[in-house]
Amino acid sequence: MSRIAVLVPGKIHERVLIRLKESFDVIEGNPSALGAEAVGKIRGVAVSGTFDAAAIDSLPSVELISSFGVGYDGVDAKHAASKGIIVTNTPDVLNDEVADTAIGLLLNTIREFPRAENWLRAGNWKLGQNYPLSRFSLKGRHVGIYGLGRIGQEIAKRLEPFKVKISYHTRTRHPDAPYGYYSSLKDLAEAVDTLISIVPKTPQTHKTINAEILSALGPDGVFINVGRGWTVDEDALAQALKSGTIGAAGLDVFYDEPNVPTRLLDLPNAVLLPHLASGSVPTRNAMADLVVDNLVEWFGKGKPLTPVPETPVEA
Ligand code: A2R
Repeated sequence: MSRIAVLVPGKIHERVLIRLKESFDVIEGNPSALGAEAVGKIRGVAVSGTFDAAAIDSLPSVELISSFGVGYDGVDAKHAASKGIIVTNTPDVLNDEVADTAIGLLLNTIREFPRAENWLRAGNWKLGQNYPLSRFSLKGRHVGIYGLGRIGQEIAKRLEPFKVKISYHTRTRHPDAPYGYYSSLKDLAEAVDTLISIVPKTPQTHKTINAEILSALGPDGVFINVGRGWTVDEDALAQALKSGTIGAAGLDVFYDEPNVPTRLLDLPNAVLLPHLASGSVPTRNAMADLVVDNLVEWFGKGKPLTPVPETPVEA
């Protein structure tokens, strides 16, 4: 009996391919390069990155699109929903890794650890010559979390033992969360001196970290982004860092990855990471497994594990 055909349209974690091949007939590459018969057989997709409406429309028999990563902004989930096609993502399995990265990036930004290490490696540490004291400390800060979802809540839990004050902004208040709630991002930025962004890429979050919000954060302000670069007006951020409107920033994500603007690269008060928040071998393996398991569960039991909210599946 022939196996179900699953398309892998582009580069993806190797474990996804290895595991898919155990259960499915895997077709790699662009569907436009395949004949109509092969395209017509494709019932599942495993994708890391973009799968737009045109790509969805090119597959007449597709039932489920399994997307690698918790952010699935590259997949047109609304279009899929309109055609009865399910989209899945990989939530939860990366919460701890991303939250750990957020804390590491926060400390690196506030205490300048990467700069201090570069200073040491450059041979600057000599008797009587010490690295300058860091201007900022985490102690006594008021941290605002923009987005208190699965990852935001893990970041907040990790911040508690640091004895900082914690507040948040989301559209919907979390009545059980033991943190201060602000119904607007501006009010949160005014109240706190440290802002961590962990919201998804949506039309509503586009460049919401702008000159007004940075100005509200203030000259001792520290901004950390482990969500999406889409959320930040990078010109306004570079200007705010250069002029002292805010004190420092730690960024794991950028507007047009992998292109990091020179205006940010040139700044000594920015710590910049290459979008590695979930990037450990164990966590990426878990994400790869969830990509495959969604397909296995759908075609085996008719129920995917982690459908996105746009394409709910009844229990
Ligand atoms: O606003 P709510 O109540 O839907 O709360 C969500 C919040 N959020 C927003 N907050 C303020 N203004 C908005 N326009 C807005 N849109 C969304 O972001 C919720 O608290 C949080 C998202 O949480 P989750 O859906 O659980 O996502 P998770 O797993 O924490 O990942 C967040 C993002 C991913 O979408 C990737 O882009 C990135 O982190 O890795």
